[in-house]
Amino acid sequence: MTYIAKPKLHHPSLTKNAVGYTRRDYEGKVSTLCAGCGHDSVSAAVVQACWQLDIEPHRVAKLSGIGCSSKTPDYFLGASHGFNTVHGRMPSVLTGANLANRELLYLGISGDGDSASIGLGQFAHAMRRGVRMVYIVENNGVYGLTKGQFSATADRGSVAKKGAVNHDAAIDLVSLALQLGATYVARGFSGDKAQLVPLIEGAIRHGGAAFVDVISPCVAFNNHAGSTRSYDYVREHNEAVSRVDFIDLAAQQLAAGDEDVIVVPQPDGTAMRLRRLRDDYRPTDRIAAMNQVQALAATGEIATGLLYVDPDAGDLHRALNTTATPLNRLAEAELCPGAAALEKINAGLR
Ligand SMILES: Cc1ncc(C[n+]2csc(CCOP(=O)(O)OP(=O)(O)O)c2C)c(N)n1
Ligand code: SF4
Ligand SMILES: [Mg+2]
Repeated sequence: MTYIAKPKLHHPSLTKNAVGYTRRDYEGKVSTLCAGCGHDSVSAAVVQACWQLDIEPHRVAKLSGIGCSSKTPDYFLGASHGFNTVHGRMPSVLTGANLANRELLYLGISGDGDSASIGLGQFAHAMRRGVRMVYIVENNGVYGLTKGQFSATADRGSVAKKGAVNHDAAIDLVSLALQLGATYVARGFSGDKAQLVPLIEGAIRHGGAAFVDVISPCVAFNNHAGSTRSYDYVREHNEAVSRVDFIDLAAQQLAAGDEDVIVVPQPDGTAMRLRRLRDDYRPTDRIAAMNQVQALAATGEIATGLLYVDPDAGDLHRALNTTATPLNRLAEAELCPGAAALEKINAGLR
């Protein structure tokens, strides 16, 4: 919790987006995280992406669990809906909110402890059900809030600040999300905003379960030599496979003739332009993406960029054929159609 209020006055000449908001309108409270924490850069990237995409703040619901990462929704989108859940339970609360009202943009913010330890089951089921959301894990390899214990994403052999070595195998959330059926899977680095903002923008425009793993160093407990989540280590081992350098209706024409540019149609009718940085990059092939992530990991490199996208992604609402109207706008007669309607449903199940 922070007690430092941000001044509400804006300079009158600040640039406004198409829906009339300045970038400041997408900010939240003053961050209380450690100076230099990667998580603050992720907050800044979310602010930038929402402002650039002309999203009205009141159309966003941000949900999180517990951890330094899960505190960050307090530091962006101060005018949006928010729900800080119990540790590891963000995905089920988000799923319920999404089922009740599909008109909002759901931003799930979590940590590697929150999603890969206590919340692993919740993470898995939200991905496999195709809940339409932007699920961001701010991944630092430790439980930052509780003073730096190894999390389940810490690499085997990684050394803690006080010298202990991690002997357990790491859970790679990107590989898991791919296996579980997520339809947009990306990895970014909080130290590379130019790469991260378009990855978040792509996730926002995506029509299904979008997962963005962000390597986000913890400067207090996991930024030393021997750590595989330090700024220096990630900069040295970052292997970007793609660059999302343009997302626009006109992308199709702009890409013509450039064989390193892959155009992926989006569910909202727009197109995403991806620049291939490796010859073996095939972003719409799930198995190729899984192989590439694993092959790079085996050589000690961290695959970043948009790793996989399904241009025909569906979501939970489509699968369940739910009503398009948010439940709070349905009248009592529609919500409780009576005994005869129930009897008809029961008869159909016999
Ligand atoms: C049920 C429950 N168990 C344990 C805790 C203690 N706890 C708080 S945050 C946290 C881990 C946070 O790690 P992570 O999600 O990686 O966030 P970070 O602080 O690293 O951003 C733990 C174990 C808790 N709050 N609730
Ligand atoms: S303890 Fe680590 S994760 Fe938490 S705010 Fe400080 S640097 Fe960030
Ligand atoms: Mg963590």
